[in-house]
Amino acid sequence: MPNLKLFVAPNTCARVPTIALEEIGVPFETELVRTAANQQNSPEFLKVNPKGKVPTLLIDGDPLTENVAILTWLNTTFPDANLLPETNTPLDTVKQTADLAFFAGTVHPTITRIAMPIKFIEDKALSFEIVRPKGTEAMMPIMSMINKRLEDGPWWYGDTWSAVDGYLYWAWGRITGVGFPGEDFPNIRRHHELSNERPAVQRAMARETENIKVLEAEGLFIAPR
Ligand SMILES: N[C@@H](CCC(=O)N[C@@H](CS)C(=O)NCC(=O)O)C(=O)O
Repeated sequence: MPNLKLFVAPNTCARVPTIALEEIGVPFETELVRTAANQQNSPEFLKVNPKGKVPTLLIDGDPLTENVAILTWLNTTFPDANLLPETNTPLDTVKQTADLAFFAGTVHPTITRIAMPIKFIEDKALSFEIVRPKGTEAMMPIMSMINKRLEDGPWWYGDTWSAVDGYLYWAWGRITGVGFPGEDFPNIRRHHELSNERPAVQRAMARETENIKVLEAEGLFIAPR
């Protein structure tokens, strides 16, 4: 069994592999990265991940970055957990990579425009006035497509939960947490409610709550807004 340590920060996409690890049920440790103190760009952290990002998974001390890679590695290392449905052809396997890459490469950057508009324009007021609405507009067709996909079953792949659902869970929570209007997406709302019932999701969220408490005690928690 490899020794696993996941670098995380509350409300970030590190929630996705946290959920996956909880679904697997393997022992792992999380290490809090204090983004409000820019710890992700500290010399110590940059030695672990020169990109200065969470999640980063240390596997027996060896860092693996990028959600797509981390989830793929977890799926192949712990096949019994069925993080992704079994495939019969290399093409079907790569299509699953495409699903993960869609969340990492299309959904996530659009989330950033909505949830962290200040990253795109220095003026805070203008970032909320201009960047967030543009991000929201760009997110609408993306969420419409996802909502339609969920017509066939509660989860991305139909009847069976997968790591892609963990990605959607984070994405939806992150944008609705800062006011993205969810009314027109009933299937995604149902997906979120069902996800909240999963013990692994609850354990992942409990880990985040503990980390939020630590940050609050240090005056380093920035609530989403
Ligand atoms: N492509 C990376 C993106 C990772 C990423 O952007 N993480 C954000 C949190 S959601 C982060 O670490 N932000 C800190 C920063 O940009 O300073 C992945 O999919 O894992």
